Amino acid sequence: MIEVINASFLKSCTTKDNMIDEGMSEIAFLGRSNVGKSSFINSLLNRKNLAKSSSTPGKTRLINFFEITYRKNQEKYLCRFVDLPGFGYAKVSKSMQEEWSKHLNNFIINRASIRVFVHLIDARHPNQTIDKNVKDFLKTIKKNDQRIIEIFTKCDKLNQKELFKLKKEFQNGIFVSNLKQNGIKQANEIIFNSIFG
Ligand SMILES: Nc1nc2c(ncn2[C@@H]2O[C@H](COP(=O)(O)OP(=O)(O)OP(=O)(O)O)[C@@H](O)[C@H]2O)c(=O)[nH]1
Ligand SMILES: [Mg+2]
Repeated sequence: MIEVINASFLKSCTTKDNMIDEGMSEIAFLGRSNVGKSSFINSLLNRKNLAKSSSTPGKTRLINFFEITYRKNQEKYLCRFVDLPGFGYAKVSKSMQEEWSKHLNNFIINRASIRVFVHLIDARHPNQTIDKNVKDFLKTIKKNDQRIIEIFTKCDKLNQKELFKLKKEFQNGIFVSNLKQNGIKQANEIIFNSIFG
């Protein structure tokens, strides 16, 4: 069994300066603003609001690092979670958005310690252009030792039939609800195994 036995906030960074060292395997969470990145991190860590979530889009504006200790069969495994600012946040100016995405892209491309990209997609809107672009981008920049995992959030908002259809369309997806805590155990296992497995 895989457990999270410790989780703590490490540091917030802007993409330009004061970046934290690359000493440890990292899992980067990315997706549209408000898709549920911070909530999902809290679900995985079984914490209420360690990663600050909010109903107001654009809550996460810095790159936030967390240090995580997993335990499996008495052994401890250390890694970091990286909560990234959501993209497509409409309330900042176009030039600000471009500036952000440029820096974020550079961060994502250059950060060799990222071992897993967790791409979060709203289960209700699985085929948005912005997510397709992200998917293509990640595929292009992905190095051999990096993995991409697609997580569909807010599955509690779908009925049985809609969820069935979604699962059929995205057979490698993981389907979660942060509200009901569905799929969280499976997500933790897949994330853990893709680094330490
Ligand atoms: N129903 C439902 N609501 C969710 C779920 N996950 C997140 N939410 C809600 O969606 C809103 C946004 O969640 P956040 O976790 O802050 O989203 P985020 O992707 O971190 O947003 P930014 O930091 O702005 O990019 C909050 O009101 C959450 O309560 C889910 O699985 N189901
Ligand atoms: Mg957030």
